[in-house]
Amino acid sequence: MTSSSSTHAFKMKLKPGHVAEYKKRHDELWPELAEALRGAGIHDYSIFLDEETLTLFAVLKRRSGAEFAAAFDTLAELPVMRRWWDFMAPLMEVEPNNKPLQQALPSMFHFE
Ligand code: RM4
Repeated sequence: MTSSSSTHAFKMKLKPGHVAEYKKRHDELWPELAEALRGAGIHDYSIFLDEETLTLFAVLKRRSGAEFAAAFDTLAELPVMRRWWDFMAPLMEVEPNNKPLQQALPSMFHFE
């Protein structure tokens, strides 16, 4: 069993007036969504908020084994992921299919 992981950072954006609700919904993350994230190899996932711009800064670590690669690639197609995105869409800037607008953030530094 491999223990190597890769780190991915990206940003999303909140709509104004939803900070508390966004936090609350993540504090109460659906167990079945947590299970889907874990099944896709995600084992460390944080989202931070820039309160000035409502930019959400997400950083996640995912296990890099082949057994997780396919699950990660199809995460966006899982019914639970789609339900979550529909649930979150009123709070976030989203694509027409309710997937959050995401912009990948390249790594510029890593210190360990
Ligand atoms: C976010 C957004 C992301 C999801 C996290 C758990 O608000 O929906 O796509 O990965 O929640």
